[in-house]
Amino acid sequence: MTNSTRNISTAAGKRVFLGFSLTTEQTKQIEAIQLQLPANVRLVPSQNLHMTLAFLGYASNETIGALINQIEAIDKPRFTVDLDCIEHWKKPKILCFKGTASDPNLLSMANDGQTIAQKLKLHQSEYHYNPHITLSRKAKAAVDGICYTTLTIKPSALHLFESFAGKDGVEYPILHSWQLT
Ligand code: 2AM
Repeated sequence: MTNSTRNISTAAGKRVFLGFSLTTEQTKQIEAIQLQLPANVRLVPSQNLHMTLAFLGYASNETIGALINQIEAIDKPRFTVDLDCIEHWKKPKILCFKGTASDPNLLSMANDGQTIAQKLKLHQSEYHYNPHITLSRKAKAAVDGICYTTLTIKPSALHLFESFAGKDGVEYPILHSWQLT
């Protein structure tokens, strides 16, 4: 585990990421998929379901202030993405519901997120942006035969989330939100 991925939340800073919340309907659709997953995986609780735009790792409170100003200044256009494929990712050991970032509005926000991360010396992704919702963690293998339909994500807001280790597990409180235009 590197510094940027260590689970720390102190008075001096927080572990943060940019992402999108789901609607109640979308959450229900994900829950219906989760019900079909094998018992040996750890389901992401409904209140934690989200689609990450950029994981930024640990940031000091000063950097979080600068981050909010930088996000304020970029274009945050509305976009659409279809999640249509359930995949197992070996390295993070997750099962996720994944789509392709073909909407230029989503791609430009993902790229701007990485540029800002670089400027502020925050965690940057080593991969191209892959829109997905993590369904479960501790998943050792792929799953077959899941019944689902395409989920269209069209958020109206971008959020800056904290990833906080609460006493009953990880929590993702929203620190700041921006309307997509
Ligand atoms: P996810 O987007 O695949 O679900 C908060 O930790 C969120 O940021 C998680 O949902 C997590 O995975 C995402 N994330 C992306 N890269 C990460 C990393 N290197 N370490 C921890 N979380 C990361």
